[in-house]
Amino acid sequence: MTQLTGPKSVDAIIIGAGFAGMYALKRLRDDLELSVVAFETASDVGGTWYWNRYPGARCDAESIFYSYSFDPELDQDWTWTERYAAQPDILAYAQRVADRHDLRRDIRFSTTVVAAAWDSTSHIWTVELDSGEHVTARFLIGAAGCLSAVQIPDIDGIEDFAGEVYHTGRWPHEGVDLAGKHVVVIGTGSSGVQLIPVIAEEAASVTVLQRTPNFTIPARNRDYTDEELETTKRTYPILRAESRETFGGAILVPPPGKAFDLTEDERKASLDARWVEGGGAFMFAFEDSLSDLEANEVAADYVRERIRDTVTDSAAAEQLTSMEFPLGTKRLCIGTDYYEAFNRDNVHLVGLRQHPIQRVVPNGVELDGPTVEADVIVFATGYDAITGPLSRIDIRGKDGATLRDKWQQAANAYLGVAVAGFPNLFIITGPGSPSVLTNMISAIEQHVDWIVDYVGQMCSNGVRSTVADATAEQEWMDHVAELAGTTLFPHAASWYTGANVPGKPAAFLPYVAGIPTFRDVCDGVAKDGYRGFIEQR
Ligand code: NA7
Repeated sequence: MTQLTGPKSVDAIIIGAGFAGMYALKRLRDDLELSVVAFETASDVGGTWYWNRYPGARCDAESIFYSYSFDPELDQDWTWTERYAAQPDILAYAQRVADRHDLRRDIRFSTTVVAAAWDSTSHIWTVELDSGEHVTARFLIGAAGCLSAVQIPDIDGIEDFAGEVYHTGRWPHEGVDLAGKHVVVIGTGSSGVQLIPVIAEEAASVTVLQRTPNFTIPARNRDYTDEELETTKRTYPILRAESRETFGGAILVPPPGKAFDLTEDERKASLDARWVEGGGAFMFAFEDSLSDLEANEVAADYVRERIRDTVTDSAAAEQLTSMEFPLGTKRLCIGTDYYEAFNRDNVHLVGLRQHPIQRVVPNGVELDGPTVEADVIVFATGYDAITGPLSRIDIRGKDGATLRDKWQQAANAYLGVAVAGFPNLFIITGPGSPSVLTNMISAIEQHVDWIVDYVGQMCSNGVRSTVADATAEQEWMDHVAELAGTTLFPHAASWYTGANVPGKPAAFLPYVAGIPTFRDVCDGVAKDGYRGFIEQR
């Protein structure tokens, strides 16, 4: 792997070399011809797909769309074999992109940005690395991802555990031998749902400690047929153009209408069809699944019925269907044989609401009630989402105020891209952007393209620095909240709202109106001379 000792001063520093950082590097370096360096904690590119190597890890967006659109030649060269690509395939794709565009020469791997400070006199960021080195740049690009700051709950006694402890988002590269072992899994979000059925094949036992059941829709993952692959490649330019105009950056069959504009038979037919089709498009069974509670409840009850059809143990079925939030308002899980796993003799489900965790003991997890013996504890407990990755870095803007402190009050950003008080800091898919509600790579491309246009104009027009105006930022976040209020999303305490992180301010952070609307807003801001930004020459 290339290890730069590196220049001490560049035009732009990028934090992170996942899909966002890689594309930002390519465009800033190759199109604007800026000097750029990216710092990346991992030893290679790929971000989320570098870290999430747990058994069963795969994307929940369809692979033909979950890829960059900027490289049409690669669309022809690369073949996605499965409908939902597995982690090794997506990582290999990211590595191929890095090779094709010679990105690694400007990425410093195994290097973590620990601090960054803005100097208002020189209009320069100084970035401090974990090596103790300092590098300066005019622009700082936050590309640290939305789901990279792992969240491990603070449970008494964890340091006394005699076995092995893992988090899904930091899975060892060499893999983990679970054969014959007793495994406790804490967490039943997307990661737990993907992991549990796969490790159940190998482990002596898997005890799932479930605090809140989530809704899991079957992925119906399969290999693409030769004909599908041929058609996809032949029509890729059209697919890319059309997906650009869709809400989430992927083409989906539109819903047949609002739930109660359909007859009962039509409602059932739509739900049946989506269930058979599998995947996140289940939310499109009705136009108003995410805006009308009664419509949502029809779809939610349908899923509960399918769970009861599948899980033979009625007590387990009861535990798995006791969701207390509308369908899809916590991120929908897309699984393979998840509910079926609970029919295995070696998989046990324990409800933490009935039996809260007391402490970890050397041989397992002591609950209020039983003690579950374990050789291995797997935390599938998620992330400090969206703001966590940059909040964990000591980023100081004007007047020395930290981003962490600012976001501890309110996780605000203007258009998800800029933060009042932090000049020349551009964030890719920050709070108030469509990000995690859409195909991330489409959201990333939109954001990076917009940022690169702005940086290019600043360079051409002699603008030394730009910063989001605090009023514009607040108005944007008010708008984001108002739009979220027209949906059912705020009904759930989820990582979308920060509810999974103790002390995090509660707010629904993603922008719910989709990428094309968001692009129009961003382009309108640019057209108005970057309305809402304060520039200095
Ligand atoms: P998620 O979706 O945040 O799920 C985390 C799970 O861990 C969820 O079931 C939580 O239960 C559970 N959890 C978290 N803290 C605890 C404690 N202290 N005790 C018991 N259970 C706990 O993370 P994932 O990694 O699965 O998925 C993240 C995203 O990655 C996913 O949405 C996709 O976009 C990809 P809770 O619901 O909070 O009761």
